[in-house]
Amino acid sequence: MIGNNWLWNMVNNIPFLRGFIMKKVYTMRSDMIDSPPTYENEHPYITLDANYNVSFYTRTLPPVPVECPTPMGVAGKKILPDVDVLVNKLFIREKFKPEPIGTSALFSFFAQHFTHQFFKTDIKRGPQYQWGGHGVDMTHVYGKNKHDENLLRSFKDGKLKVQTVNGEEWPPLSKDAQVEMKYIMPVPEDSKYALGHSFFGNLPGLFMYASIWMREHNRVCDVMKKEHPEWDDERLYQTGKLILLGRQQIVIEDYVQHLSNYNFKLLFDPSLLFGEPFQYQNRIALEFNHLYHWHPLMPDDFTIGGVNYTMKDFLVNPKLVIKHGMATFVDSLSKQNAGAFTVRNHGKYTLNVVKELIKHGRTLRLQPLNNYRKRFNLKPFKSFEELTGNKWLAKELENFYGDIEAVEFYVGLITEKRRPKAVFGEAIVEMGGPYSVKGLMANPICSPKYWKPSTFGGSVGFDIVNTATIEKLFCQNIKEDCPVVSFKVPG
Ligand code: MNH
Repeated sequence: MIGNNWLWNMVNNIPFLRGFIMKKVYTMRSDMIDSPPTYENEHPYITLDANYNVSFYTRTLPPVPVECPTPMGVAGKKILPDVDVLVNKLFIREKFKPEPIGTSALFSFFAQHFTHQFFKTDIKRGPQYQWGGHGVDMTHVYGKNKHDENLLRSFKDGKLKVQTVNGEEWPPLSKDAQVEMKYIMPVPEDSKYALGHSFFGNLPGLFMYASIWMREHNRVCDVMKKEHPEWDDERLYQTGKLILLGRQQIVIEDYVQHLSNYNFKLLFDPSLLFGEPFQYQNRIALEFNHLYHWHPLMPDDFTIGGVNYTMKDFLVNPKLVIKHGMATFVDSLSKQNAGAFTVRNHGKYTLNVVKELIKHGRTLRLQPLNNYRKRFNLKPFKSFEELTGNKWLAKELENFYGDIEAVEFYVGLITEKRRPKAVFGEAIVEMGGPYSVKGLMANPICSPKYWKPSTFGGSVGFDIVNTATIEKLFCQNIKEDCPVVSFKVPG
């Protein structure tokens, strides 16, 4: 935005103005999302399944009808480009491109960790199915169902099971809490940990976040026990979950602030919506999942406590976090540059993921990017050059698609020119914004009956929620001096 510093200073520092603008952000963004949901993946018209079949992702735009003349509707070629050729031309990383506004790898792992609680494709059933709860429900910390939750709980003072290694607390080994974990390659028994999400043993950055939220839960339980000595294990556990969800909502303020890089200082305050017409219900959309495939944000290697590791060393190796310790690990990720979200910047371990993604988009007949631009009140692009701002890329895309109206959703998102000063192009922000705001604010804890101190164990608990930052989350759970905790590489 413009360099009117005094204006932003005023807006950001006058609570009434800041609240007024934030309320507009909430209502304008969430009004873009149909609620109750309208479409699902199997019909190009409204069905009751769209609302009642919660194992489906919802769809913002219905699938392209099968009787259409081309796969993208009416425009473009009869046959879409070969996925391998497309990926070899537009996605493979040859030389690492760092994220231009200095985003850190701590941010990349936050994105992955946070969104895996609600992007859960049930791939055995098909790409239209999901196994999650359609929102910010903390299942990535506590487990996907009551059975798993019980395995992860210690049943003492509300706390989760832990083990102590090198004087720090970590999640238990799988043998001590037998929740099902899924690894992308074989792992030795003594490197298998029990975590809330089955994927999180695959990467140290995810294991780090899993461990910090586990410590935070147990810390919060100690505070609550002091406040309410009469509370039993169950009440401490349940209240801990609510407080952690609240804390995570507030930490998202830091995250979205970085991602949008707005001059306006964002605010998480559910009470701004009280009295407004607003549906406290949410459904995760297929398009939201697709646009959140941010694999280019992962670098190829990491320097942790001065030691260099390749992505290959990182994979299925959560022990690295324990070896270096929490403080060193978070400090190092904060100082490590993320990759740029752009063409030719997918590291080799994620190429298959993007190939599958494009194939799913075709199976489910996602409409072309320009239709989504219209749906989200953006001007459709008129030319490949207007989309990409790059002659070479425009030419390549033209060869692949023939017509700007036929560019596939994800391919369009990643080839779109980046907004000045921001991490992403316009379409990702203008689509991701509404989905995120709706998803966050539609959470039950934001509704008038929940959003009050008693839900969170009284004013002490409510304060823990309201004063959260990403830095505090780490530093309150690390015994040493506070390390660097930042979504932006310092300096
Ligand atoms: Mn990622 C799905 C690997 C980083 C967002 N990712 C997948 C899948 C694999 C995968 C494999 C396929 C589904 C599965 O097995 O659960 N991802 C990686 C690897 C890295 C990675 C190896 C790091 C290196 N992923 C990231 C980052 C983000 C991200 C960073 C940023 C938000 N990934 C996703 C999303 C999905 C996904 C979203 C879709 C999940 C789903 O639909 O179930």
